[in-house]
Amino acid sequence: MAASAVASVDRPFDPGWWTGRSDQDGAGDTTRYHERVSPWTGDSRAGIGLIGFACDEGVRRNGGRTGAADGPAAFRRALANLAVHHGAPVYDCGDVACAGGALEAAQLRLAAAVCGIAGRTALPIVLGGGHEVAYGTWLGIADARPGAHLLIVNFDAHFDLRAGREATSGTPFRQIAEECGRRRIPFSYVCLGISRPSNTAALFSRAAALNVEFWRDEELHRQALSSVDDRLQQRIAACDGVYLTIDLDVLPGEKAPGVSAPAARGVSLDIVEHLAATVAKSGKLLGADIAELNPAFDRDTLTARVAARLVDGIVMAAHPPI
Ligand SMILES: [Mn+2]
Repeated sequence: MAASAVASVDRPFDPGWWTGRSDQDGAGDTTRYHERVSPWTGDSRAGIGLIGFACDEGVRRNGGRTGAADGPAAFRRALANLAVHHGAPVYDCGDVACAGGALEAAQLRLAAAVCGIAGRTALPIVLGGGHEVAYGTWLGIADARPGAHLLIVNFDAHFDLRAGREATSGTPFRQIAEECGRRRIPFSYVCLGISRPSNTAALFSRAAALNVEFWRDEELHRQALSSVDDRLQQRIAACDGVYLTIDLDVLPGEKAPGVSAPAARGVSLDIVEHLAATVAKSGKLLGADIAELNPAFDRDTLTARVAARLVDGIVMAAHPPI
């Protein structure tokens, strides 16, 4: 690997990750992602920088169903064959992995990788991994933009504001709130898709104490979409940059079965796509991740396909077709 690649990854780019069908019989643009993706180098500038976070130690510590460490590989397989309808370069920076349960160290390596990409004006998109990915992604963005007022937009059935001695997949936004305090920057957290029965009253109280703005899953229906969209745009206008994170367990369990905690209700994919695009096309998106893809519990690679479609939609909104 070239010395200019991202130093903090544990598995460098492997061309074997990006294989798929190639259409050589027709005229016109037949590009698919596996033909667009190239390794990140020190010369890479604008574009999309994919990083895998092959880790489910946070899920294990949280008592969930492990398997999300294999999420990045499943995600790449699903994205590889999707047709490309934008002109943005797409780079693969490799994987950060979590060996021997050393989650905190893996989060710091992820942060270094994200910071390196965001600092080159590229858009880092991290492929989880459990939702413990969020602390690493946010840290990398915050390090790339010292002092900036960052808005967190999280699509999730859970607040992930749990207290506790150690980091898990249920603690990242509480950890971020504490780090914002240490850095003397605002903690601005919007959460879309909260399932009331899946979060204790204590967690709702913590969310209120931290001024978290949230919509419950049952509030995110089509009739409410334009007012939620307006409010989201107001929040985006009031910050310097946005970190977008999507926990796939925000979707209905039948749409995203390959997660640690499938949702009994969930928010429909069209609502999530619409609001995620609002964030991506704002011009303020600094980084994103997609969490909890667990191929061990997936059906017909459906969850991986949904994850790939969501990321393609974010890329399309951030980089309109040229
Ligand atoms: Mn989550």
